[in-house]
Amino acid sequence: MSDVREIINPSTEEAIAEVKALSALETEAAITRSAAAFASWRKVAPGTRAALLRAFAANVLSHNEELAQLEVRNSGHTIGNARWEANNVADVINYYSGSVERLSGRQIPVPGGIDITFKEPVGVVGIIVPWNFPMPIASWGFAPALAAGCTVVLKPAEITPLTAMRIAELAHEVGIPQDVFAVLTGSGRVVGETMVTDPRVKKIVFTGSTEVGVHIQTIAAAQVKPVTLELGGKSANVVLADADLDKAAASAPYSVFDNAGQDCCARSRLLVQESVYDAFMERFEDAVRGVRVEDPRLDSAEMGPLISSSHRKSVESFVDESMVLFRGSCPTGPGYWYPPTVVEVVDPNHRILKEEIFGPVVAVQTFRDEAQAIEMANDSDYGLSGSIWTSNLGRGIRVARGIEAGNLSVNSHSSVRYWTPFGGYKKSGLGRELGPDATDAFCEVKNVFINTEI
Ligand code: TAP
Repeated sequence: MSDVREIINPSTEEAIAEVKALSALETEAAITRSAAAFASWRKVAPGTRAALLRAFAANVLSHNEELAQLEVRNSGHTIGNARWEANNVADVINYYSGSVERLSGRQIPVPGGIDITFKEPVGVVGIIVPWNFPMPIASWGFAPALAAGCTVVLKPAEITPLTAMRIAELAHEVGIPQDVFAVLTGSGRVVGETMVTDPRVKKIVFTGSTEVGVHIQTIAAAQVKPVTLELGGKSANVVLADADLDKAAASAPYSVFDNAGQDCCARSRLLVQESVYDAFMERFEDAVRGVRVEDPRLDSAEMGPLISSSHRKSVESFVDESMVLFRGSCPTGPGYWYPPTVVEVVDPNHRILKEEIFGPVVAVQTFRDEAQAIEMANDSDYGLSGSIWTSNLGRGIRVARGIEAGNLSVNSHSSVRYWTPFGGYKKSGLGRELGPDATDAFCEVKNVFINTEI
């Protein structure tokens, strides 16, 4: 029996749709169909599979505006960001369509014969996605999985399923069979956990909180099921004294307030070298006050609302425990609005410096020198992202090499590109998505020896 879930627009608090919440039995039935579809999808000639993926990418591209508008309504993303996200999905599918014909094994010299390796698709892949970037994160999993010859069951977050559902329709329209790429709507506890538990799902790609990631890894471990985990972050934005302070301050809001701070890569700790603290903060305050928080349908909007009322309460609870230095403005409501907020915390062990806030809040600290900056940046259980601002490129690389994180940028707030690998150190995750090798995560390697002496 299916239940239904009401979908809320976080900018208006209005219900915009009702979506089925599948039961465990319905999830299992979808996995049965996916396993059956795998038998034929894996045999589709590489050229045909690549062509299907290219047609899928083109269909997504030609529906960019529709998908973007849908995301604005379902997730409160600004229209500018949502257009970029829909575009990213098309780019990612296109990129991995190119790897279908390049999936190849090796011939390795051995005595007495020939040794050949084959890359074989693992089978049904379960992809579990959070609510913060419903479109791109789904595609980072499903595009390389489909390219490798796997079938996919995709579970979007229960509160933001609309774009994933539409993207699956766009795949089916161009001839990718429904059971090769199926979106299963419903809760993590029922649909997600059934996907992780079912032995016919051969691989799980999970993006979400570290807490749920650990739970999933524990279940998967009992079956020796491989998992890719993209988890939380508590990244640092390090401003060294020799940085171009104008550029560093102008960029800093985007490194933490983008998507209202609901970004695993958010640089929610701002570390500023003591000697330039006043000069930097003056510029940073101007930049923060200038962030346009408004109706996300407007082209001028730079930040929209938070995803839900309960999430806003959680963000507020962090700020209530700290000292606000300054903040921007935001609409009063309806909608789950929260202003860009800059806080100071004296206690280095305060939870605001340790836990992921996932909102538009940044905590500022100072450091003496390069060594202390690295030490402070690493004072976290997480290790996903971060930025370094300096005019000395050698120093920038040195500090980046010192920070225990998977994705860093020097003199930029952006470090995620679909053709470069992405993932975390420490409790930020396991494995890598994106980049040229992502299809390997969806393949077993088979080694065959042929005796030529017989
Ligand atoms: P979670 O609460 O962990 O949920 C993520 C997904 O897992 C949702 O689809 C959720 O379903 C599902 N889920 C929940 N419990 C489950 C279970 N027992 N078994 C299987 N699936 C289950 O995270 P969230 O609040 O949606 O997203 C925010 C978190 O994601 C943050 O920590 C953020 O840093 C992280 N994140 C990481 C990255 C990368 S790439 N590292 C990117 C984006 C976000 P329902 O919620 O629908 O019930």
